[in-house]
Amino acid sequence: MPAVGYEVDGEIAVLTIDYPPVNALSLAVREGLEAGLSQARDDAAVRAVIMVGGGKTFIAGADITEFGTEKGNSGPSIAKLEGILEHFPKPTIAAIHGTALGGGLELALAAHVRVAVAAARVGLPEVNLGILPGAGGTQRLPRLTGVEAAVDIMTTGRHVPAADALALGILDEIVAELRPGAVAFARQVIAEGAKFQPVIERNEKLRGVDPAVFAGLRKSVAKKARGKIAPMTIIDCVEAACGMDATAGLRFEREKFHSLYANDQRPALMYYFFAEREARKVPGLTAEPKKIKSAAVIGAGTMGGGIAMVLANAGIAATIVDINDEALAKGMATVRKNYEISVSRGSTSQAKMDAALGLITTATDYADIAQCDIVIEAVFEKMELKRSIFAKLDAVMKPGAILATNTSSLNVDMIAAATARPQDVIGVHFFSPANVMKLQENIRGEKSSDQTIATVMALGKELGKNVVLARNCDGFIGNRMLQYYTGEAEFLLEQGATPEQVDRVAEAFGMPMGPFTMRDMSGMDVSVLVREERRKTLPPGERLSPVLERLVQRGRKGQKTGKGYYRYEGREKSIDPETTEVIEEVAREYGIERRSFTDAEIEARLFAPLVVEGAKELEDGTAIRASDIDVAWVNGYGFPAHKGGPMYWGERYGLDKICELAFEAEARNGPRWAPGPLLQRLAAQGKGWKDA
Ligand code: 3H9
Repeated sequence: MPAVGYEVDGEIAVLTIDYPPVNALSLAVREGLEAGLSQARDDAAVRAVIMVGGGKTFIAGADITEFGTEKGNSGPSIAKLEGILEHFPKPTIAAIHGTALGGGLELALAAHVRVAVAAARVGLPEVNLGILPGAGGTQRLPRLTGVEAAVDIMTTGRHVPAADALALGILDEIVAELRPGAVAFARQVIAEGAKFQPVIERNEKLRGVDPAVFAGLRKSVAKKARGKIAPMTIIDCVEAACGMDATAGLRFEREKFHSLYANDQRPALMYYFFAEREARKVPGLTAEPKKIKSAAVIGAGTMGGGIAMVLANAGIAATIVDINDEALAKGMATVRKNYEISVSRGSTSQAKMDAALGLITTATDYADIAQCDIVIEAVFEKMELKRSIFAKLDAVMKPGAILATNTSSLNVDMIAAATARPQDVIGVHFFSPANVMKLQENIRGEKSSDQTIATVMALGKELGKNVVLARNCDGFIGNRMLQYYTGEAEFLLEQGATPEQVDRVAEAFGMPMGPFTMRDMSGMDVSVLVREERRKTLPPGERLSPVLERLVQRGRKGQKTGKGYYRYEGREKSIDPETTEVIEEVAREYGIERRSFTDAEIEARLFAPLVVEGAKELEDGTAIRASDIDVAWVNGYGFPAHKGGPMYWGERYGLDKICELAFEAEARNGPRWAPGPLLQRLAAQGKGWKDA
């Protein structure tokens, strides 16, 4: 089967790209397209050319696996194909279904016309790989959409639905059926003898753009970019499109593409792209997932409501169960409000909101959910409460239903033991707010069956989540590591760093928020409760810094009380002498000598403990792969993807240095901070995670 099929339908040549899984522009595809276009040009009977994707999609972009390889650098480049398309003597039509992404959309932008089916989506997501659309995308897209929409599309990498792409001028027509629609369109073009101006020559939308627009865009994009450089470089390219002629603009884009390609963020983001896909795969798991058509959620609180929204958004009917109508009404009001906010922000439509709300029902009686394919319990983190719910579910749910618990820390096996069907029980940890956060950490119990695991892994993908699979243990993959990050941040305060310095370093590293600002936001009293439990299991000779508790005792519970680590006037925070006083008091009490820290020292001390604990998770099988840990931390805790995740970062930082830092931490903080045997071995042998 050739990568690009060639057939003639009346006067129309149809080039079908058939290169699973996603028709990426691999060498074979680029060669096939060049040959097909050449044949169509030479065939006097052909009067128009259609490019269409075989299988489930158009073209997902350049073949990422060919980047930097001999294959990637051989044969016709995407830019060469674009030149051929753009100046083709007969009309060229891109017929899009599935997704046209990256180089796929760039190629389509060089065709004379673009048609798509209504369900198609287009986008230039190169930014997520640390690069920019390097085959003319930064120069052609703004010529169709104008500057602001182009910058939005390219700096977010979002997939634009066909209807919006039509309104923005990216598409020329929506067709009911792909190939017949494209053929009919081509016939019309031939009949009308229509002439097309190549997109690259259309300058109307680029003329007279106020330079202040770019200053505004840089400001707003920089805030969201959190240290990623590609988004800012994309703006430079769009500005170049406005200020240069097409040839110079394309050359400028090419240079910038190469400079991004050479930057460290690119390999980190590409590693991360494949890490997300790898995390879905469980070695040795061959069981077929069950199809989930209906779900129940126990608990109408913030988490339960959020999970119901996630299910409904994916078209799965969800029944929320709570003890009385009042709790349900309150929960549904929050769900409705969340949707309304999304509609007002334009992130969803009224029609989608109505459809989703239509899928969410409520019940107070467990009998009403007995036939659901899955039930996700999302009540408070109290073991006895969860166990009593699981005993009730065991009594009513149909045989084979999946019984999932949304827990962030409790022992899944103990919950499963409350039922007579532990094989159907599994942990499904969503992050708050569930309808926003992308991570779904699934926790396999000792007795969870392969089919139960396969089902929740597949469900996560259907829900649009990034999934990882963890083994049952305290804190699972993510929270188990988190305590060392926050713990070391607190010790740093005792030793002389300030909350402001630690937060600034964490944010400069790329975290969305420093650890102390985060605590102030989420409520310090909540952290105190969690730590009360943790204190009970600390090994002898280990302590937790008491600064948190002392601040809470003084009524400083975080933003909600106007003071926590910081003092707040509205949302403005400032350093508070009372916090410094408490920190100094604790340091005196424990005889800790205070000193100043460099930012580099703080960065190493904050992030190294994540790597140390991550290595222990690999060692005891909590995580399957180092890259799964990275997926969990990027999606659940905001670790910057452009640093690859903590494990990727740690390997580049140097496992030997991480190991040294861990020994120092052990001496300072106690035995739990010591490097495990695996980390010590890899560090001594100069090896990396792949050798784990
Ligand atoms: C680019 O175009 C640069 C240009 O500007 C030109 C510069 C000169 N290449 O995600 P899935 C694999 S950069 C190679 O599970 P889905 C993927 O690894 C590119 N392989 O499916 C997986 O392999 P496996 C810009 C690719 O249905 C399999 O396909 N484009 C590529 O959930 C299935 O993928 C992008 O960034 C690729 N380009 O989602 C788009 N894409 O089965 C990236 C995918 O072995 N791709 N694979 O694990 C996506 O966003 C999603 O894959 C897509 C399908 C939405 C297409």
